[in-house]
Amino acid sequence: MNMQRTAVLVKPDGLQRGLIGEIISRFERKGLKLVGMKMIQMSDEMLSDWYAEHKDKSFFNDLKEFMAELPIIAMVWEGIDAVMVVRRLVGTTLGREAEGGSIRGDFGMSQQYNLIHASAKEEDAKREIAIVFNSNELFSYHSVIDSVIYAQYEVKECS
Ligand code: FUP
Repeated sequence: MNMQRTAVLVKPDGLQRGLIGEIISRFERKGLKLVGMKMIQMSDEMLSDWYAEHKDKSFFNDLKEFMAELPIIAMVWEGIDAVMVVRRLVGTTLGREAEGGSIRGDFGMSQQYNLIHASAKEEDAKREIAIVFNSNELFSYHSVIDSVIYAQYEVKECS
């Protein structure tokens, strides 16, 4: 159990589909805390860093082109084990196979047009957050609902 921050992008297809509000709403309702958000058009350089693990894959350039074509919404969400929690809400990569109830499972049919990115591991989250956000664009604040989202012992174990 670990208090974590994780990076989320609503991709160009999510923007075009009008799913920004729906996606934010799902994370809010879950009990995650929004600690950073911006709209940006990612450069080829940012995307090469972001998708560095895929640099030798056949889809690398195609994926970067798709991601750079339109603005995206970048967000940082915080919570206990937030990396795993957000990945579960997002669903597996291929929309056609993603679990019903997940974002990709409920709204997507594609592999590349899978609406949303979520960090896969905590170290990826740290790297990805640093690509898009300066430290003064991330916020720490007390939320009035914190005390009904977690039991006190859970918060203590994470501090
Ligand atoms: P995920 O972590 O679920 O976002 O997926 P991956 O890290 O496996 O893939 C990164 C992105 O590459 C995904 F959004 C989909 C895209 N992709 C393709 O466009 N073509 C492929 O053949 C595989 C992945």
